[in-house]
Amino acid sequence: VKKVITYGTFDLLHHGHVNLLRRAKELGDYLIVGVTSSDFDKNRGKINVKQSLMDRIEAVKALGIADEVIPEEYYGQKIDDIRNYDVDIFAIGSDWRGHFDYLNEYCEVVYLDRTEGISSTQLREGGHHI
Ligand code: C2G
Repeated sequence: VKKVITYGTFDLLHHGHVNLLRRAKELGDYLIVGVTSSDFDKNRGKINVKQSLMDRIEAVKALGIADEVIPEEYYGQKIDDIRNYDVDIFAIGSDWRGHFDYLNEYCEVVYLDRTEGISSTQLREGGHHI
């Protein structure tokens, strides 16, 4: 079984997130999604997230794409998760290109092209939800 892991905030879930999760899932047989906790987001400077961790986890689960959804709560958790879940591929959007190359020591790192024209920031500012 080829295991893929990806992480994100997934605030106000939109089709950019859905595309990313579908393509991440296609890289393997089993997809684990790490959803950032509110504290973790605050610590990395994301202070305006609208939805609670529980709501964001429920929204990701409801898509039915992920085989497992877990909270991401601390720096360094990615390495622990990759080891503990025996992950083969770490996938993330291309806005992070280069940033997670250090994980190549533990598994394959894949950057997936971001969907243009949609973002949580835009939705938080009152843009339209598609
Ligand atoms: N994404 C995308 N297209 C968009 C918007 C987002 O492909 N138009 C992708 C991002 O690249 C990311 C995922 O959707 O892979 C989740 O995005 P966010 O909710 O913004 O989360 P992010 O801050 O990228 O979390 O540990 C957390 C991770 O490091 C990244």
